[in-house]
Amino acid sequence: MTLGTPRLRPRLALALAFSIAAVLTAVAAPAFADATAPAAAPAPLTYRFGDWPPDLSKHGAELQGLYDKILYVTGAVFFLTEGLLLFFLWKYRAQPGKKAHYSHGHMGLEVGWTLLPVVIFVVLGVTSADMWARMKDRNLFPQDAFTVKVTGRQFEWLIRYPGKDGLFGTEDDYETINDLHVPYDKPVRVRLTAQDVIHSFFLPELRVKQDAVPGLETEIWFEASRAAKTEIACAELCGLGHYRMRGSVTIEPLPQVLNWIQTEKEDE
Ligand SMILES: [Cu+2]
Repeated sequence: MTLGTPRLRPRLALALAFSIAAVLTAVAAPAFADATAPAAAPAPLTYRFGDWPPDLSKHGAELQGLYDKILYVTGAVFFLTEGLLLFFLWKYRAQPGKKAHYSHGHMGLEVGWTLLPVVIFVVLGVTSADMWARMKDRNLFPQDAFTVKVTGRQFEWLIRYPGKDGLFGTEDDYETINDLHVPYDKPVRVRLTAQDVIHSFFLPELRVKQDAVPGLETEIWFEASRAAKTEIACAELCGLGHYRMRGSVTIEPLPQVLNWIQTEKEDE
């Protein structure tokens, strides 16, 4: 028995196509843009709508590789299922003298299209596990990082620097709103939390996006590759003022960052 019956198969293919279209829109669509566009000159960054933001991070290229792999897989599945959908629409169209019949499905096909995604997911998972561990596992974080505390709240980012002693909760801590200064060529560690609802700390040019959850401290790290001025965006719909929840990010040499913190602290 060949693929499909008049009633069953197009509906299944349609459902599948919708799911895949949704995944594509959410995950992979931006990857259609040119990822190798030359990086913009420092401060302020500009890029055209539809382009990837310039990559200012040292881990971005590796992450992009995974994105591309996922895009190729979902893209291939998308065109395959959409193609089949159109083919079945045509092949099983109503025709005089053609009688519909009911099918209980096809065991081999069911097993096949269940196992194939399993294999794809396992391969993607196993081959990217090392990268995720380096990015997300606190035990593997660089030890000599420049550390800041970031707290999201409706609708701003509270940023706390440890000051000269490198410790939080001491006299020389300096706290600002929406003004993040970080060094480049040095790992930056962010201790992230939220005060009220879930926010998402998003630094597109640094290829960082992490939920900020009330009552939980999540840590992330990144390393910037050059000086620039960019933005923090909140990537989680967190209330009416979500759209204006953004902060500025200044990436500059470490001495300049430390100097800025000290000057701001003295001006307090
Ligand atoms: Cu928010």
